[in-house]
Amino acid sequence: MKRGKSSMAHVAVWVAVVPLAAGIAFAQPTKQERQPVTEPEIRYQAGGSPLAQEEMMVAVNPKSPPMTKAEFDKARQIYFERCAGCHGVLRKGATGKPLTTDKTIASGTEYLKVFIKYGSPAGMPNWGTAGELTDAEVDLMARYIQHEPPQPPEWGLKEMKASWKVIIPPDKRPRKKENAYNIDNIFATTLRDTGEVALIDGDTKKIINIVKTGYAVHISRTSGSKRYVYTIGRDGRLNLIDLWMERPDNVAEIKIGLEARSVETSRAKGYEDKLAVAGAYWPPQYVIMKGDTLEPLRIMGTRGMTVGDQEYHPEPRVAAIVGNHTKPEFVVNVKETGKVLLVNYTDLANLTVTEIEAAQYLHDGGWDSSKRYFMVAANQSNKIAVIDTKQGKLAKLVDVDKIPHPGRGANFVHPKFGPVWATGHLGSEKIALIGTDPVKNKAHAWKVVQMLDGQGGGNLFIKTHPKSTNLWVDTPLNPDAKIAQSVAVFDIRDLSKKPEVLPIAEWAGVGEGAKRIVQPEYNKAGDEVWFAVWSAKNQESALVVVDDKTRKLKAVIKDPRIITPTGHFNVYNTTYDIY
Ligand code: DHE
Repeated sequence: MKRGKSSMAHVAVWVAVVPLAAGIAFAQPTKQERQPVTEPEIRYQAGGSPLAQEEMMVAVNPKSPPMTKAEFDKARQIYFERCAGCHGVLRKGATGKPLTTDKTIASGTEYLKVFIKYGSPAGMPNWGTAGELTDAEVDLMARYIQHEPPQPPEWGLKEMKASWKVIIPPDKRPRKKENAYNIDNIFATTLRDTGEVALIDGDTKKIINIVKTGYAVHISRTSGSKRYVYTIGRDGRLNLIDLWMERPDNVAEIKIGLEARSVETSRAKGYEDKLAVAGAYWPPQYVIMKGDTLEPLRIMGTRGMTVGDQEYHPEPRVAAIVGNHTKPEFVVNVKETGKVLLVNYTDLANLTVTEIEAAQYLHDGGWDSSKRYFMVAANQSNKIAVIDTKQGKLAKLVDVDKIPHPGRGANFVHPKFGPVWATGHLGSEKIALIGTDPVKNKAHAWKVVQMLDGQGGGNLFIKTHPKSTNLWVDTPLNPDAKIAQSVAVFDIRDLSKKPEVLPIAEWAGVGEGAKRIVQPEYNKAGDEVWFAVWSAKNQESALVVVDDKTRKLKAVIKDPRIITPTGHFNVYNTTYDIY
């Protein structure tokens, strides 16, 4: 036994596991009121967790219904594939309700089976009647969640160092740029299901290289000098790509945890390329690394008390991280505790962290146009938290609509209300415009000054550019294929006009598939917008480039290697947070 919890009722054992899975929600009152989960949200959270493959510690509770080891392993696989995204690894709840054994054992197998089979109005999917789980599997899951949740292992400095590879050390790398690419206009496109990133020359629209990265690769960010791209996979693997090489490629990699979503770099003057930071979902921690090698320097755990109830949470996942441009500081957003951490990185041995209470559950966000205020979605609270990074405190919690999901949001000058930052919503068609100028437009600051009507819910990303008069809104998770396969574009000079809807998937001319249109991203000049046309792994996908002025098709990028593209990150816009 490597490690154990033990009490009268719990005996801890380690099991070598094969993958497992599951998920549930039931109608018991919980301390924290939750809103019903929408279909787009369920689909968004339902991605499998790489933790299913990990060996885990299991505590035995004598009150739990009997299960064989084979049943337990199968249920565990199902849980991590289907349920962990909403209910959490340790089942303390997030989008879904808590499934801790104090609640599940009291409910009992028959009661739980009904929820798992038929779902609930609060948003629990009807796993049984939808044909996703058989009656036997429903019964299995109802029993499984009455057992103590198995706990995946920790991942500390020893494990990180063992996974760390410097493929090309800094002194063997180019001393100056060795290629003719216009680095400012390179796009790093996530190829989700192949675990790769496509580096695409934004000028010629040709693929520069396809670089191997982590499992179910998620996002990329760039270094302050624009030389390096950092790409994080859901399995916690972080890759460092050098854009100065004749053929840009990996120069270092590390695994910063067992499951992760975010990465960022030091952006303050004098700190360009110096540090990288990555946030893990499991173990709940963030890691500060040397920017040019990924050597892990400091690991910080996020376990602690939640906002509001101030209850201990054992797995507060690290969501978005942004680098402050004017101060040596990372802004780290912790999902379950609802706290924003301002991490001053000038002295890693004596780290100063300002902990700001915001709201649950923090997810994604971006800077306002002045880059003083960080706007982050507390998605289960239907709020945007405005963090004043100059003063190091919460400026305001702004009520918006159901499940805000800004990506990084969009900044523009509203004809009537002055500078605004915009977010769309997963749970509704609304686009909220929030005033961001407390000096010249004080009356409108930190208020929703206008709500626009987009095509529908299921929005993930929204974008504009300082040189553009367009506001682009995707809806990839809308259940209506027509809406998921098109984008809405608003004219920011006249927001009373209905948006124009562009059939991006149709323009791509690809075959059968979901063809979900994801994440508008501008080129450096701000005159083109790129979209991913995202279909399954065995189907054709593409990237579509639209002329921002005419809103007409400019190019379709197709290649057999462009498999499951999702996000794309323009080097210049990502480095300077232009959106
Ligand atoms: Fe993401 C950003 C987490 C599903 C594409 N996603 C983020 C961020 C977080 C996050 C915390 C902010 C990172 C930052 O700024 O530092 N994403 C999650 C999840 O937990 C979730 C809901 C479920 C999961 O199991 O991963 C999830 N994300 C998705 C997708 O299904 C998307 C559409 C496709 C994919 O790659 O899986 C997706 N997420 C993105 C993209 C960004 C992102 C493109 C960056 C947006 C930006 O403009 O910076």
